Amino acid sequence: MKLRFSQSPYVRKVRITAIECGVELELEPTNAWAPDTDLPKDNPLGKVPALILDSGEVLFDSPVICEYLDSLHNGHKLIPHEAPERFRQLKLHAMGDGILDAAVQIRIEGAIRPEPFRWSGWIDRQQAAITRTLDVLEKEVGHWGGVFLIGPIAVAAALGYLDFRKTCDWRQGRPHLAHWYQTIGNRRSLRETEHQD
Ligand SMILES: N[C@@H](CCC(=O)N[C@@H](CS)C(=O)NCC(=O)O)C(=O)O
Repeated sequence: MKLRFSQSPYVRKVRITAIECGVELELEPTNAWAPDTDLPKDNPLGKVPALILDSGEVLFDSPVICEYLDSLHNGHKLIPHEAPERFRQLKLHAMGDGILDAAVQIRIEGAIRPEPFRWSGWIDRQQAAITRTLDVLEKEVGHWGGVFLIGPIAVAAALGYLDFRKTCDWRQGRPHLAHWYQTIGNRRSLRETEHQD
């Protein structure tokens, strides 16, 4: 199994999931943004992550890949099968990914979009979505228990990306979320997948 890989928080989430599931991934470096990238031959959407299975079939996007990885092991499932826990985890996963979507938009606006075309109102809108979602997580984090399922994995990937890109000071006014993030920080899956400059 080969993961088309780059500096991407969605890729990191998939790699964390793979380690938590005990699944080995071969990494194939890929620049999704290069004009001559061959990524669309594997993912017509032109995005990483894309997982090339041994059969040649390709899976994307990251929630689909996470679900596939979780199907490969017989241990404790990261994505529970039964309601209501399944939908709690899927919703938390969506909140983590939603923070990432907004933070990536902010990054694109500030670092990739040519200056004359930048729209500060768009950045403000994305930042407001991040702030609101973080406030919900701060209220809910006490109910997550000690297990590191797909929801907390997605949230950890999102908080790690906010730190990496210095998007905002998310710890300010959110002591419970900050404490939780500190307590999980020593997991091998998080240490081995840290973003590199
Ligand atoms: N919803 C997708 C998002 C993936 C995504 O946006 N990847 C970015 C890198 S962070 C990318 O490849 N962007 C290239 C592009 O949009 O052309 C997922 O969860 O896999």
